[in-house]
Amino acid sequence: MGVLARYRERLPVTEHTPMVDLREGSTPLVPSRNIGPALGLERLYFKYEGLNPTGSFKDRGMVVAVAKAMEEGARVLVCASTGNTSASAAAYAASQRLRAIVVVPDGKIALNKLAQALMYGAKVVQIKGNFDAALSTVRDLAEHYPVALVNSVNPYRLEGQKTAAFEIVEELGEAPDYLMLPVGNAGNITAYWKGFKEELAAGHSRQLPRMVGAQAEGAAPIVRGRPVEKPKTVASAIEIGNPASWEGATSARDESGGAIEAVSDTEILQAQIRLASSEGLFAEPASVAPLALLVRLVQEGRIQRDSTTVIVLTGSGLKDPEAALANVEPPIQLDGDARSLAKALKL
Ligand code: AN7
Repeated sequence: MGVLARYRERLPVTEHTPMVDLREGSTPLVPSRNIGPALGLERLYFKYEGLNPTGSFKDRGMVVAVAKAMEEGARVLVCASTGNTSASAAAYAASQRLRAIVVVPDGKIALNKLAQALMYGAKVVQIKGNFDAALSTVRDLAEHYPVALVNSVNPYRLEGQKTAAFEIVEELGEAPDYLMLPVGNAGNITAYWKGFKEELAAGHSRQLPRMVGAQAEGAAPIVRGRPVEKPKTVASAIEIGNPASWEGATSARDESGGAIEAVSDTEILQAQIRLASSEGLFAEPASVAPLALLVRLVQEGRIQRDSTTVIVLTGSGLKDPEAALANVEPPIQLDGDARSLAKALKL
């Protein structure tokens, strides 16, 4: 069952809303086997959003945005994207036989995200400049032409994305003490905060989590308190200099008593390998920024050992093989038999 069916009562679903569905959501909350214990944390979980149909959390919100756009009569979807939104928009458009136009910053999105958008049949436009320029272009387009904008400035996206908070509360029996996630355009932190507040109001949880966001040092406008003109990071998904939901992110941080901090590209890539090689979970660079931040918070004694922490792994590691492959030993080359294989492996 997809997000619209599972959470129909808590989403803006009417009798006229088409039940768009790629079986998104309902992703696993995986308990840490090794990193949590190594850090001395009793309860650390990973919300593995890479298992959504297009490999990222974007599907939760996209399904709602697309359904509402169709309900309102739209036939053409448009978005700007650092990659994952474009893949998601393209997939839902394909399933509903709509047109999708995705505008991406030239040369700045991960290869497999581009492959997805093209395979799902979207019209892909690469523009010079960064994500922020692409977003302002499509906002302008949507104001003047009959196309539905499905970026997270579309409130239906955030409605769908809040359902991840519902799932976490349902599984844990209450909200965690800390919810950690990467912050790019800042829609997701805004959506989770809304979701947790709704869970509190519904009596499903007695507490709210502290919301802890991670940005990359080279793209940390919210941490610095001003837009970054030329954002730069290995975590291309969050290479964003002027987040659309800035206000939502700072409200989530301040109301929850949380934090938004920056981590370096080196810390991000170290965290990516650590997660993959010690937990068996492969997440893209943006997704492991909060893990890098957690390591630092533990070192600084800012997280209690007996607290419950959930890290949202927003996208699959399969999205961006190039970023990952640059940091591991290449395969052993061998032309020989078992004996020479054993020798090469020092068995
Ligand atoms: C894996 O696809 O902005 O703070 O255009 O792909 O809600 O923007 C992606 C963002 C985190 C940041 N992790 O979420 C896009 C896009 C992954 C992402 C984020 C993104 P927001």
